[in-house]
Amino acid sequence: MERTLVVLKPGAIQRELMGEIIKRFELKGTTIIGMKLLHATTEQANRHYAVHKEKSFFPELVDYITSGPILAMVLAGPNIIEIVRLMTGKTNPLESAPGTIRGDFSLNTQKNLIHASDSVESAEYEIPIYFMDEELLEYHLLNESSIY
Ligand code: FUP
Repeated sequence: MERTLVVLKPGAIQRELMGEIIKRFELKGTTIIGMKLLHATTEQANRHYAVHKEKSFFPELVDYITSGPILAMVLAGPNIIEIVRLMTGKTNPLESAPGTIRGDFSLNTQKNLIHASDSVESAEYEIPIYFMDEELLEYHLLNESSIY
């Protein structure tokens, strides 16, 4: 089953949006196979956003992601990467549609509450930054056959 990394950023924890966002993923039928509340290290943040390291906003991004606790999750399901990106909404607040997490709760490009892997390659790169293999569970939801 396809897997994706989701990170609820410090703003989501401070605004007490964890439950609201997790609920959306549960209602959608995704399977949460890993979950961890942590304070990301600078090393983790640098690895996570390595693709942006030449960008002007990189230092601010690393400062933000390490500014407080985050919730890292691994979700599984069919086409989960694309599905979660759709639920997350666009990076630009002027483009993130109502009904998406960013569209409903965020007004700012950087304080956009949530990260979600954008491809299979990104997910394979990002998941080990936050989880060891043995921290990811293999199980099936009892109602899976009603969902897909
Ligand atoms: P996304 O995949 O939607 O999270 O967006 P990107 O990979 O393009 O950007 C990663 C993070 O960099 C975003 F969550 C917010 C931050 N960012 C900025 O702060 N300024 C920018 O102009 C673009 C991105």
